[in-house]
Amino acid sequence: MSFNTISVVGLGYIGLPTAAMFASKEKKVIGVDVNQYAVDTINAGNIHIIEPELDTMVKKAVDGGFLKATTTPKPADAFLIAVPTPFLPIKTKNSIPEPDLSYIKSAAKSVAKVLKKGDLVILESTSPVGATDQMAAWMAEERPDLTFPQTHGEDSDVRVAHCPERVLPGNVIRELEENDRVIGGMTGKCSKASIEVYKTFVQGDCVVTNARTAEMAKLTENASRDVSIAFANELSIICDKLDIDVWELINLANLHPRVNILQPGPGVGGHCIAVDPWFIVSSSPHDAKLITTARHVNDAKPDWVVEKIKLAIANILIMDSKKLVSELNIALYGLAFKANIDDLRESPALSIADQVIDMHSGVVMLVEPNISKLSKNYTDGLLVDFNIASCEADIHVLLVDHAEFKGQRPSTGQIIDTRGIWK
Ligand code: SAJ
Repeated sequence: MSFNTISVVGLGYIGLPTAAMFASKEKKVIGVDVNQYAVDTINAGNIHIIEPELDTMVKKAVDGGFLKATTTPKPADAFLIAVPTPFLPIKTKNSIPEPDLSYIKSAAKSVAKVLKKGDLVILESTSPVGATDQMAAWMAEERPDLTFPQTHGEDSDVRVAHCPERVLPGNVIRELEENDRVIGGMTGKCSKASIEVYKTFVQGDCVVTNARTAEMAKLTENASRDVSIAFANELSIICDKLDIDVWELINLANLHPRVNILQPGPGVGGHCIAVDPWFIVSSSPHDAKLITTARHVNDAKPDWVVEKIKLAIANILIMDSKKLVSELNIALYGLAFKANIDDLRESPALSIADQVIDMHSGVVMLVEPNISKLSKNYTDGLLVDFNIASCEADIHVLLVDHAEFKGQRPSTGQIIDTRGIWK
């Protein structure tokens, strides 16, 4: 079987770079997204997200006629589904977040309409264990005229696999090519077909397992990182009380050949590490004790930072009894969920900014070099340049270690550095 036409469903942070990679190898790529703006932008040779190198790749792919975007699936030989898997709305304060598979369902049902015998459908979205089987069941419901692996095994008309994406935002293009890939086919033939598709551009190894193990492998990778970051965040709180520089401490501990502690920060954000561990917890709530605790430790960190800001305000007022709270300017540096990107999803920095805007009666300044405009929920004028904030603020809170903030730091005022770059 040769896969000449590849359809990528979901043209976001993973789907669009993946589509561009296939197109760069001169495959015919049909990108599908429900967002008309994204589709129009891509068809004009532009991109609607920020990711290094992606703009030139997409332009080349579109100009060369290899990539075309559309809002409804068209026939292809292989379909890669890279749609979001968020949480369902949380019922009560203490309930465990449950995965929302509605985007996968709707992608699977719409792809099913154009499937033909011999096609391959790969789920790339990070998913709870069992989601690939569920996706195959939804497609089978839609297409009783075709056979699927859950009922016909190796003889099925359509092949189905889970091959989770594992790339790091900000470094996606290189990692798409170089990272090893976990290939979780529902049968051996499904895995074999998936390897053939990925070998178009993947230089890393394609390691075969079953779909459920592939699903769990991806969740495990992100939960492992979450637990490690929680350890660093917990250390930062302990060190703050003990008056120890946590970054120096971690550097020292990491000199040990078998210790590798990650970095503390204002919390864990993004659409992956702050979300995926809950998919393990929701499947095994009584057993996932450490994973649950890590999530709570990381989720509590933004509130701890806000308490530090309140303390800094109180200290200034104690030192200068004539000063009013409303006369204090607070600058927050960085809003994205991590360095050198524009992505605000689940951003702890943004949640801190929201709390500070709500509580503070004086001026709040936000500095975010990767964003030129905030959503309409924010009043105009909140976003300012680094130079204005660094001259005018009484309290400077470093939230994201963007390249622009390294090598320059405010020279006056109190500094709360959650990333250890302004020491
Ligand atoms: N963070 C820290 N300290 C650290 C490292 C990260 O506080 O030492 C914070 C970041 O600031 C950010 C959050 O954690 O708020 C997540 O950032 P990240 O760089 O660790 O990860 P993501 O979410 O950008 O990408 C992760 C990656 N997973 C792993 O490294 C195991 C990536 O490979 C996955 O493909 C991606 O999730 C995904 O899509 O699942």
